[in-house]
Parts: sequence; C-alpha cells; structure tokens
Amino acid sequence: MFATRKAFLAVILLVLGLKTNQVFSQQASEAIRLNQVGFYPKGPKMAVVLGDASGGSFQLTTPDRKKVLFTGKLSETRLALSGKKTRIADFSTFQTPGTYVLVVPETGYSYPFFVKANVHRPLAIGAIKSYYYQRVSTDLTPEFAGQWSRPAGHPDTRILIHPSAASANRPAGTVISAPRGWYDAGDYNKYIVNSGITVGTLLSLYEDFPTYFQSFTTNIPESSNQVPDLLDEVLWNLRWMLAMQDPTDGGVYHKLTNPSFDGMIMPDKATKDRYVVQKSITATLDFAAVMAQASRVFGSYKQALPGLADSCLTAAVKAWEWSKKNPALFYRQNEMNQQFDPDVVTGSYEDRDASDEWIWAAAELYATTKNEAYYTAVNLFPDTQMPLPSWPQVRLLGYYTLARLTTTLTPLAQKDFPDLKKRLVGFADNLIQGADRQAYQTVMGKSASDYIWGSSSVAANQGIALIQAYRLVDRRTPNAQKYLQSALSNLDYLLGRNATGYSFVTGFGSKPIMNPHHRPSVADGITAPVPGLLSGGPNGNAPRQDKCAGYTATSADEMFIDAACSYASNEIAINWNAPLVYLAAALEAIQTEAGYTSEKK
Ligand code: 9MR
Repeated sequence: MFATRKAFLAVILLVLGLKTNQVFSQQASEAIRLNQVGFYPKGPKMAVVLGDASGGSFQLTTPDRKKVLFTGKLSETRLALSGKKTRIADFSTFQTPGTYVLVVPETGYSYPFFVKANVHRPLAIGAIKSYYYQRVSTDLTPEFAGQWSRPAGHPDTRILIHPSAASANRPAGTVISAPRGWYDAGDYNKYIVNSGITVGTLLSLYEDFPTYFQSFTTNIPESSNQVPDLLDEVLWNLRWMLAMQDPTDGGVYHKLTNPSFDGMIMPDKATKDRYVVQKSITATLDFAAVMAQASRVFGSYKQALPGLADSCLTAAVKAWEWSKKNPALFYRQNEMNQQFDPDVVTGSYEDRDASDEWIWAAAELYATTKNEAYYTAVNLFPDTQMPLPSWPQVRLLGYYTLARLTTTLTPLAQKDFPDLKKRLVGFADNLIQGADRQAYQTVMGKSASDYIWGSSSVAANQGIALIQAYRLVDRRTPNAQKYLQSALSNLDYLLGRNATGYSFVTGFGSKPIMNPHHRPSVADGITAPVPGLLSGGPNGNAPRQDKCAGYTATSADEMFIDAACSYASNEIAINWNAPLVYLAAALEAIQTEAGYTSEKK
C-alpha cells in the first residue's frame, strides 16, 4: 500500500503528531566539531558549535542520549574566517571516564568520544606505524600490515646516476644501489630534504622522551629486537639516506626518483627506471644534521647495532666538508632539465636559502661532537626570528637540540642558553596570544596564512613548539599548563575541531578522511585507506594548484576536499606525519605529570 517503508513511517508519525526529522535524524550533526577520538579525564575539553544555538546551553549524555550527565553554557558567538558563527562548549570540568556525546538542543548531537587516560596512545602508535606502510623495497606481510599487506615495491638496487649527478668516479649511467627508505608521500619517490626534517623530528621525539619509547611497540618486523620500535622505523629510512652520499666526495644526491610521477598504481607495478640526480647544498646539510643526530641517538645501541653510530658521524662530517666546498650548489630543477636528459619533473623541494640548513647541521654536529669549531663556523643566531619548522626552514630543529642538550654542552653554548630559552618561550607566547578568542579556539588558524599546502603540519609543528616551551619553563606555573593546553588544542584541530569537520588522520575518528591522494590507498581495492596517515589539510591555493573539481569553499580554512585528485589539500607526506607522531606521543608521555590523568602507562 505504501511505496516505501519511509512513507509508511511518515504516516504513522503524522498520526502520532511527530515531525519526521525527530525520528529520521539518527545521524550526528555536522555542526558540532570536536576531537572525534576524545579527551584526557582531567585535561581541557572543548567542542565548537556552528550557528546560533540560541538556547545557549549544551549537555553531555550517554551515547544513546538517554541520560544527561553534565550541562553547560555555550560561549559568546565568534566569527570564523568564512564568516560563519561559532560558539564554544567547554566541558573541561567534567572528568569522569567513559563514552559520551555532546548534545546541543537546537543543533543536534556530536559523534561519540572517549574521556579516558592514554586516549591518544592508539593514534601515536598508528601515526608511526604509517611509516611501516610507506616502506620501500620490502613485502608488507599480513602479520604486520593486516588487510593492507602488499608485495614489495621498488627494490632500488639498480639506480642510475643521472647526467646531472655525474662525477669522475660515477659517470652518467653508472648503477648504484640505494634500497629501503619510505615513500615520500602519495608518490613513490624518495627525497633527501624531506627525509631530513622527518627523521630529525622523529629522533627529537626520542631524545625528548626516551623512557616512553622503551615500552612503545608498533608491531613491525623488528619489534622483538633490542631497539625501540620508533628507532627501528627511523633506521629503515636512515639506511637509505646513507646510500645517497657519494662516498668519494661526501656530497648527497638531492633525490632518488622516476623522471615523472607514476599513475595511481600499486608500488610493485611501478617499474620505471629510477635515478639519483644532482647533489645539493640543502640535501647535504640536512643529511649532515640528521646523521650527526642519529650518531648521538644510536650511540646508546652500540651492541645491537655495531658500527652504526660511528658510520653516521663519519657520514655527517664528510657531508659537512663537502658543504663548505659547495655552498652555492642549490637544486634548480628547471635549469637542470635545460642541461640534461631525461627531464625530471617530480617534487623539487627547491629552496633558495641554506642559512637555516647550515644552522641545523652546525648545531647537531656540535651537540654530538662538542667540537666548538662547528658552533662558531656559522652565525647560529643571525637575527631574533623564530620560524616555524617546515621542509625549507629547519633552523628551530637546531635550536630545539641546543636547548634540549644544554647541560651536556660546553660553556660556549651554555652562555647562549638563557637567550635561546627566552626566544623559544617567547615564540610559544606569540603562538598562544589570542588563541582563546578564536572561532575554533585553537592556536592553528589564528592567521589565514596558516592554511598552506600541508597546513596540518603547521598545526602539528606549532604543537611541538609549545611542548618545547613547556619543557623549558617551570612545569608548575600556569604558563606551562597553557602551553600544553594549546598544544592539545591543535591535536583537537587535527582530529575534528576544525572548519572542515574532518579528522585529518586516516582511520581515526568518526569522520576521518577516506580518499587521500596516496597511490596504495587508491589502487589497493580496499575501501579503508592505509591507516595513520595525516592529510595535508585546507590550503587556500589548492584549487589553483591541483585543479581538482569539487572545491566549493570561499575561505582558506575550508579549502579542502576529501578527494584523491586533491593533492594540494588531501595528499599525505612523511614530513607532515612526523610532527603528528611527535604531538600525540609527547602528550601521551606527559599526561600524568601534566595532571591530565592519574593513571600511569
Ligand atoms: O610539501 C611540499 C609543499 O610545501 C610544496 O608547496 C609542494 C609543491 O612544490 O610540494 C610539496 O611536496 C610534495 C613533493 O614535491 C612531492 N611529493 C609529495 C609532496 C607533498 O605534496
């Protein structure tokens, strides 16, 4: 009699005097934005409600919305970049562990979320595990990769010296072997500059929280050895990096790449010739920094990894010496292509200023060797600027190291420490300034210029800068708490408290991105993308850059689509995932001393 079940129900409801949307809206409201994973019991807890929410109140309920456990008042109305109105629901005082939803009577209800200790541990594990899925030259077996198991791609044992990279000992066409490493991003190439900041960030995480990583396992083939899994993962890429140095002169090839990007195919189907191209000053200095740091870190694992720490230091010093002789050898892809064949059109990671790479390399070499010649070779503090780390800007990585290790350094560096500390703390103060009044109440997005290609890494790197400040100040002061809360606000941003409503991490949250620009995720025929990957995130210029159809946003904070063609807003990359790993793992490591939970992990 009734055409559909829905029509039948509508009539019944009419009889009962109910509106259909009261029954049919069994879906969480897109207008409530929050960290879709959850919160620490005694940590800050916030949601953002879009629109007027004129009643001005909200509730926390059980997931079935039957039992109200907490009632609160929404903040005053704020304006997002788009002009949309938001109000903040702050329920930090609610501390009982459990699973809840947040209800705003006029708006709807949120996705369910946890309040519990160690709430971000699975994310920290997942985010580092994503590097296992990015491994080159090895089978991913079901034991470690589950449904994302796949055959090895790119043995990389027959790599050609590109004419741009030819030297007396290695003329063009010479074959070298440079296996392993991680795929850079959604593409299958391997770039030293980007590997540099990635490995530097992960090693810094280890140096900042060594104890935490003794019991942190990610189910990788090396999990049963004597080395923490985080370091085993780093080692997969480090061994590749070592093979990118010309043993004759110490210079480091800028990248190992196909001439052009592969199609959206699985790695084992991508079998084009690969080359190493010209050596560059930025790649070589980043390499020197990373190897010096690795030598320090792996120096504690001499028994398990004999010779490694020494080899890293030798490689770092050789790279430094090459750099002194070749300071002007920048990578210029277009110029290279005018001179040499085949043309190479993959990621260029071009950077016209190596002053920050010099600072980072000098700081790491000095911190490892204590040889003051490195400290004085470069003007480490050329000005008072504190640029947020990104692949072309690595100055702060050097500063973090000098601050972290200050007590082990010579008096020469120690005398600069008070100033350095002031700058790092001042940088954090600038980051938090005004964040409390933002539409999403996050540090991320205070400025529209935060929404660049890879903006998620801006959020995560701001979080690291705040944690660095937290580590430098007296932890009992209100400021220390403020730095941590603000770092957490940016993790909340990444997991859903943002203008797009997505969790930017695959596999985490109720509305995670599903279609990253990531070749294996597109080509493997599995609905769920490879987990633990961080999407680049909103990018004001994305429509112009990737020309993917479907952008409708008018403001930078919303300029994002969850589509595989959107490589300027929805690609993934190793240098974006690393600060996410840092942020999630550091907060986990700190949660007890921060008073966010009384449970120990
Ligand atoms: O992260 C890089 C971003 O800062 C640049 O604006 C962009 C365009 O040059 O390239 C990004 O890096 C890409 C690299 O060139 C190739 N692999 C994928 C990287 C992420 O999109």
